[in-house]
Amino acid sequence: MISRRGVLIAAGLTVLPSRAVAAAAPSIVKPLPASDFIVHGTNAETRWEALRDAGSLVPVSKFFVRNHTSTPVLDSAAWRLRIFGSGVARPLSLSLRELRALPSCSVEAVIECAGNGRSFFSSQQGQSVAGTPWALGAVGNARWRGVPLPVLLRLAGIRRSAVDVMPAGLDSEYVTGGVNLGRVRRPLPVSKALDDVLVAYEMNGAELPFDHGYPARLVVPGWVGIASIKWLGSLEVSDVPLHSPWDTQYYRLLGPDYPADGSLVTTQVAKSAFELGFGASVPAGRQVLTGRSWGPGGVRRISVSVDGRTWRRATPVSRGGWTRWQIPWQATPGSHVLRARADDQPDVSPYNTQGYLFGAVVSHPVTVA
Ligand SMILES: Nc1nc2c(c(=O)[nH]1)N[C@H]1C(S)=C(S)[C@@H](COP(=O)(O)O)O[C@H]1N2
Ligand SMILES: [Mo]
Repeated sequence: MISRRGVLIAAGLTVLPSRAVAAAAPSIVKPLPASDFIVHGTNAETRWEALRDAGSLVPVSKFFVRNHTSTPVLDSAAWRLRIFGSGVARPLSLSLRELRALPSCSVEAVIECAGNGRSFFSSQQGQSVAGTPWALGAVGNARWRGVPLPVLLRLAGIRRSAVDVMPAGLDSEYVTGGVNLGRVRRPLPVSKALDDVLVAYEMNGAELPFDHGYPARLVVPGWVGIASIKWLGSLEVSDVPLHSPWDTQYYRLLGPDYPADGSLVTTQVAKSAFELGFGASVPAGRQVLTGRSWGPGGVRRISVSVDGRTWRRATPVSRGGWTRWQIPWQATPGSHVLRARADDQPDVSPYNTQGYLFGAVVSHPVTVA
């Protein structure tokens, strides 16, 4: 591992935060200008107003970062991906060069934290939940290139008896409340691992950036972000079920409406967002409201309400990992609440103590002056 400071200097970046960098997030390597990000501890969420002029793919410079600890700057020459366990006949250890020589494909896919929208449990539903108080910016869409995981698992001779794959990251072990939970890792059922999962080494046509998993990460389309393990170092394939704190303690729906040991969080729920800041000021007159909606398997119908009573269809602008849309609005001076709904997004999200999967329609306040 080379030092973070060394990398910043090598990249010609100043080590002292410039004035445009709002809050220090020493866990993240890339710059976090206040115009594009809201920093929450070791994490940074994208401001939706910063996506207004972005295309369907979120540029790396604006892509949210969720780090349990901090971005490791890994040496690709020393890096190996190990595939081992009772579920494979031919354990493997691949260098980056060997990985890149395998058949690859590219997919456009959203990565979204299970806790995206968590802050609305309290601000909109009056419920208190634990975890990073994300607004709606813990999501991004990118084009990922890499080796399909089924290709790697077959190369390692996956057995018919295999049930789980445990990807583990090479970032530091995660210590919380004085307990060391070990490397960030989370079991993935073989059924999903053999479906549409990618071991990605490129993001938006360039090498994977340090903060997003360099030199390789999983991309698990449609599933909560924790499935897409960054800085991938190993894949244990097992013929008995595997567990980690990330499937037994975190990423479970817990609370009065769930079984005592909770229910496992796997796929995401649909969401919609306007490309506007919360409480943004909008000029009076004819405006075009823009936004994006997404969900596992895509979204079909997007409706917008500007008066809390009536709904109009928005016009799709582009499809892909998510759907961009627009709708005209005759904005009159005063306070307004905008709402966008994709398909069957509910008005209320089921409560769970850790605030996962907030999928309700969000009330977005704006002021027209
Ligand atoms: N090794 C490792 N992988 C990880 C994480 C992490 O902290 N360490 N965070 C996970 C979580 S919770 C999310 S939401 C996504 C975020 O991906 P991004 O930072 O590239 O946006 O990475 C996942 N993969
Ligand atoms: Mo996450």
